[in-house]
Amino acid sequence: MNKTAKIYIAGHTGMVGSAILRQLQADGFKNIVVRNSKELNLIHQEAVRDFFEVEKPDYVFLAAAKVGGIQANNTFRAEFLYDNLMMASNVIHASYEYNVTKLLFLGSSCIYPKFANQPIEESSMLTGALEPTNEPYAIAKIAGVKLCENYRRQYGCDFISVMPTNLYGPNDNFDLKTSHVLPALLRKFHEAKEADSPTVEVWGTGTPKREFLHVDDLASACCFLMEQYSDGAPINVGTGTDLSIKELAEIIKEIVGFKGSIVWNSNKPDGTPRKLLDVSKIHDLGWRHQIELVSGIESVYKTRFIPT
Ligand code: GFB
Repeated sequence: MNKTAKIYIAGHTGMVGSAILRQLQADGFKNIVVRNSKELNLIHQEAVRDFFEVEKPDYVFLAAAKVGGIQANNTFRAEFLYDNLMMASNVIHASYEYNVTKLLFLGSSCIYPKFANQPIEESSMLTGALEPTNEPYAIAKIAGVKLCENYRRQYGCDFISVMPTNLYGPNDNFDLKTSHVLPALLRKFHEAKEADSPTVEVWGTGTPKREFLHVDDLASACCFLMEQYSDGAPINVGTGTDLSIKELAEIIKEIVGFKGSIVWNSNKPDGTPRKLLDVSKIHDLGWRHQIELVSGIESVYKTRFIPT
C-alpha cells in the first residue's frame, strides 16, 4: 500500500476498526475513508454499492460486525446471523464489482469446531460441529471466509481472511449483559471495590480456557498481513498462550485491588472449553504480538476506570 492509496475501513468506530485507523494514521496513510453506521448502513446492498461507486477505494479493511460476548451471541441469534451475513456479502461483493486491489476480512476464532484439536490450525475450519452459543455468528463469519476464498478462485480477487482470537483494548464494550469476559470482569471488580462489596459474581465454572490479544496487536497484524499475505485460506492471529477464566479473574482482581471473594454462577454458559489458536503461520511470516496480557489489562484498566 502506498501512503496515498485510498483505504476504506468498514467499522471504524468499533474496537477493531478504530485500532486499525490509529495504526494506519500512525503509519502515515493520508487517504483513509470512513463512514459511521448512520451515514452508511452496510446491511443495505444499494447503499453499499452507491458508496463504492462514489469512493472507489483501493484497499478495504472489513472490520464492521455485530459482536458481543457469550450471552449477546446466544440471545440475539437472528441479528448475529443476518447482520453479519449481509455486511460481509455486501462489502465483499461491492469490492469485487468496483475492483478493490485488496480486501481484508475479519473473522473470529469461533469459526472453528467446538472440540477442535488444540492449538487450532486454520485447516480445522468445517471439520466438526460449532459451539451452540455462537453458532449463528460463526456461520456468518465462515460465509465471509468462503466469500473471500471463492471470489479469489473465480475472479482472482486478492481477498484475505484473518481470524483473531478473543480481543480486548480501547473502545471495548463494557455493558455487563452484552460484553466479553475481560471488560465485564474489569467493570465488575472495579464497581465492587468502589462499593465495598464482599463478592463479585463471575459466570460459568471458571474452567474454560481463552487466549486474549490486545486490539493494537491485531491492528498491527492486519496492516502486516495486508502487505504480506495473499491466500484463500484464513490466517490466525493470537499470542499462542491461553489461561483459564479462573486465572483471568484472579489477575483482574489483583490489578483492580478488589479484596473480596469470587462467586461462580454455573447457571451461565461456559461456551467452548478451549480455543487456543495455532499461530505458527503468522509467526513464520515474521509477525509476533508485542503487548503481554497483564500490562495490556493494566493499561485498559487505567485508561477506562482511573480518572486522570
Ligand atoms: O468472553 P465471552 O463472553 O466469550 O466468555 P466466548 C468467555 C468465558 O468467560 C465464558 C466466562 O466461559 C463465560 O462464561 N465469563 C465469566 C463471562 N464471567 C463473565 C462475564 O461477566 N461476562 C462474560 N461475557 N463472560 C465469544 C463468542 O465467546 O467470543 C463470540 O460468543 C466471539 O462469537 C468471541 O467469538 C470472541 O469466548 O465464550
